[in-house]
Amino acid sequence: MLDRPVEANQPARGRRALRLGVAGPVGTGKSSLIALICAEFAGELSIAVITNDIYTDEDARFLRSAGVLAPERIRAVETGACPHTAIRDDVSQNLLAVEDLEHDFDPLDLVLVESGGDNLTATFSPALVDAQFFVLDVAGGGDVARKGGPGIARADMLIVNKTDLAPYVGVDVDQMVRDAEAARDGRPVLALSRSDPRSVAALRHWLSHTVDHFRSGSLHPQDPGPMAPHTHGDGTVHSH
Ligand SMILES: Nc1nc2c(ncn2[C@@H]2O[C@H](COP(=O)(O)OP(=O)(O)O)[C@@H](O)[C@H]2O)c(=O)[nH]1
Ligand SMILES: [Mg+2]
Repeated sequence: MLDRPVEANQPARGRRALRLGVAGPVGTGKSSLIALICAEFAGELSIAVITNDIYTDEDARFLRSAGVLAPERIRAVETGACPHTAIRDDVSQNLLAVEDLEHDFDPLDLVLVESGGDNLTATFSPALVDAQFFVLDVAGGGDVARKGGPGIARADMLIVNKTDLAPYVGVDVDQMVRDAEAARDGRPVLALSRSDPRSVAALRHWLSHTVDHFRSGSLHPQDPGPMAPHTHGDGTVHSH
């Protein structure tokens, strides 16, 4: 139970950090992407991170051990239930964690929130984040971008990750990107590998631009839309 009210997500006024959500299935490289962003923007942006795990703080420990950010700037929210609920239905735990970080490390430029790693359908509420990534990887199969869903179709940026693995898993990256673009109605798609400097430069460019956009007060959070109705382990059907 929360012991204090949460502040509603205010329109950008430049007085708080840009809040950027990172969603996508388990293992697609969300924590690694966050580590990459921290390393790339070290000395340039003041950053903090929130991870969401169901029962553990595994992702937070991974990021602390990566040594890309002071350990106290990385906090774990243990969602205790289906991870999508904490980024979509009742975001209060995460919002309090964001506000605590903004308070403790004032002024922060960027707070990254990693989702618990759900299926293809989880998205962040615009009440929690100003912008969001949805991360797929080539090892998940070349056809995954065609499967659609709100994150693939409408996240602010879709990342097709680990392109360095494409030759080993028989995936045509260009085709996967074309499929993703077709599903996204002009929204951006980035083919990324942490070992490909050109793709990392493109990531930097997008994020720098988005920080500027946020600071100017003209970034308005877009809602990718709710998850599709789905069945939980007890057989009940949920719509979010
Ligand atoms: N080959 C390759 N592996 C990557 C890349 N990014 C992440 N990985 C690996 O993918 C695995 C899952 O990454 P992780 O960040 O934990 O995924 P998460 O579950 O989405 O947070 C780890 O073994 C990473 O080292 C990449 O660009 N290329
Ligand atoms: Mg992770």
